[in-house]
Amino acid sequence: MRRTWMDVTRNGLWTGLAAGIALAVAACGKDPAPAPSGGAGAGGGAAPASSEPIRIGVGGPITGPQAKNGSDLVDGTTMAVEEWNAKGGIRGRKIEFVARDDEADPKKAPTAAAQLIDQGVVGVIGHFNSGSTIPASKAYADKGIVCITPASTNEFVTDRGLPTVFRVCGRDDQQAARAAKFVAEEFKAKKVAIFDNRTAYGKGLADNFANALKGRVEITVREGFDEKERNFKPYLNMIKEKGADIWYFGGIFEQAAPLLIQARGVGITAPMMSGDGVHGYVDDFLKKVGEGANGTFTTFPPTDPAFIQRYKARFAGKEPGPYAIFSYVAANVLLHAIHDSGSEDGRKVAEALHKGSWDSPLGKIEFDAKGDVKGPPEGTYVVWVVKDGAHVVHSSK
Ligand code: ABU
Repeated sequence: MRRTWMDVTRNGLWTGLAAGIALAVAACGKDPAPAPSGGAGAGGGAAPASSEPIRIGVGGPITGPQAKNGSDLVDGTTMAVEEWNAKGGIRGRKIEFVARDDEADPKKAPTAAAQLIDQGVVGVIGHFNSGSTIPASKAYADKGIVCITPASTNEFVTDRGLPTVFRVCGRDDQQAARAAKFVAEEFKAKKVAIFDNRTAYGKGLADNFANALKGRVEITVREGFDEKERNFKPYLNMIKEKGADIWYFGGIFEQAAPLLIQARGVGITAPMMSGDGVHGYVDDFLKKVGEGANGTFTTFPPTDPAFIQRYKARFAGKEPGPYAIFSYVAANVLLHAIHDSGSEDGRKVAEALHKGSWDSPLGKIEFDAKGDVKGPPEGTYVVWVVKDGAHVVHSSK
């Protein structure tokens, strides 16, 4: 029987089942599905032969204003796990996953991580927000559990040299360099205003962008505001007073929407530019802002139309968020490494990840010593622009 995966419970955790997946229950600390035996995920050596499912985890914002991001993690992982189970699983064992909600809150991420560790997961797909992934991945690393983030772009995630931490997305120093090159050399801006949401991601991205512009373009405004701020008039007035040919926001779509609406409302016609946290969100950014979103620039890798069709076929026509494909790829490489290592010991799985090479809808996935995907210095980022209410590639240079 096919049931939908989403069933949000009152305490913010969720349960569900997808076809072919035994999805562990996460409610009130009770877990009717026993953790796999044999030290799986605890770095305790190879598990004895078992017919129990191999369990992986998903950590991210399952509820709250960034729940769309959490659904990318869950849906991408669901697709990968279903495919592996349809082929018989790994070593004759089915794959299951359990998800925990960090609500995009760095203070809640360690609790979500502790719950996944208690569940005996071999590896985790997550978290989404850099501010959550940084503490959670340290907790996983301390237990020898693999963590592959599909979306956390802050450099510190992998720059710490933790051997069990990986990401399949790019880095903020890469996308900021790409954005700065565009602004200075193609857009030929003379003046830029830069804002951020004071998170690890938003501030880090904006700082990288400002550094990459030094000596090239005048920065007229450099300000931050809380990610819960919704009155942007004081900041927008700075753009009007000091001038900007283009203005940059390091932050997330759900705050970028009211920011841009208010900017148009006070008569700012200069385009906004942002990063991956704003790119690709249809309902809560493009549709919400409407015509005012046209001309907005973002940095994001090119997409794979074939994956979008597969996703829509699986989820009844639902549009994927931008990180569904990255979550699918992250889950796949984790499962490949569990397969190739012959082990459910996270440290051995991490070694297989460092050695492996896999084709994916994002291209070849090979990890460098830090756990970043090998590739060109500016990653695979290109510049997109919103045209007629949709993101289209503007510049691949
Ligand atoms: N990379 C965009 C949003 C996730 C994060 O890095 O916080």
